[in-house]
Amino acid sequence: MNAARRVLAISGGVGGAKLASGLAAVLAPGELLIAVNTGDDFEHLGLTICPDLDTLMYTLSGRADPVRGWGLADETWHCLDSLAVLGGPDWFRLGDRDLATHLRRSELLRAGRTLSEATAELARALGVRHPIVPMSDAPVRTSVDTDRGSFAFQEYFVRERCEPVVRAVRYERAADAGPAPALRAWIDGERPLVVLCPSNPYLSVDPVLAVAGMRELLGSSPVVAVSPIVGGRALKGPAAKMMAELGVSVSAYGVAEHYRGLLRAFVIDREDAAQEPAIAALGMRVLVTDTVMRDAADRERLAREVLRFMAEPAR
Ligand code: FO1
Repeated sequence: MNAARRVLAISGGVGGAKLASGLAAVLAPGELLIAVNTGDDFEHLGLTICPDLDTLMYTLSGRADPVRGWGLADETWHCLDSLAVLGGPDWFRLGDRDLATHLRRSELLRAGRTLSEATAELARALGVRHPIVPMSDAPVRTSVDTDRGSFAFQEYFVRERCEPVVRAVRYERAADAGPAPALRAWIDGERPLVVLCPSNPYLSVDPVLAVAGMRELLGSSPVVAVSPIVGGRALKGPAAKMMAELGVSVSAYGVAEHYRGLLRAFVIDREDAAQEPAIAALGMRVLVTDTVMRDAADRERLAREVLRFMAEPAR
């Protein structure tokens, strides 16, 4: 891989953070920018919560809880327990250590910092070496229309446990938002390789693509995606259930079709190798490999394979 090559990783939370951390293991800080979905963000208990940004910060600094994937390792829940005693909302589990991040971020935002600036400061303090930016400094909020009504993202995802049947997903205020300045500058400088990490297409990647001007910005760059669907199942979260409810094929092919026109290449698991010809017929190169990341070695290996594949001349 050319040392001067620049990579833009686009990530949601837990699943995407795994590949992002693999890319961070093989690329220098000056070679990788990680742009993160903020459609999941919300105001809760007077604080600005940015779950996917935090998942990336915690994963890249080695502090993420290894079982949950979100939040911090060695967490305690005293504040949440006391909040419940007082009759406060405890459906969204904010740990004691994690609360410090939300307090500090909210303080920085109240003092007039942008979300990019606040994120850079938090990430630096946690020892994250690679730059992490929100998709936009303007608030974009994902909401989910279901058979039980419309929910803000975290209400649907956590409080309702993704149980309602999804009819549509909306990215509120995306049309008024623009890409974060560092993201724009990263792409404007030269055409970086864009890697869509294996995140939920509807809940994690589409909010990023919905930001006004984002698709045009990415348009001139080679884009590769890693399928978050393996063997008809989501590696994490409700992607498979949602795809079925939205009436699309619950398969790697279904994801490739969703991104048709944007992708130059698509990475699928060996388990889905039989779908390769159909995906190639959508007009993209296909890499078939082991995509399930169980440990740090898997993350790094997959990152290297994706970079190597995209550095090869198209056959
Ligand atoms: N996910 C849950 O399923 N339940 C929770 O109570 C929860 C709390 C939480 C607190 C902080 C944080 O940064 C993330 C948290 N998440 C929780 C994950 C969050 O819902 C993410 O948005 C999803 O994982 C989607 O990326």
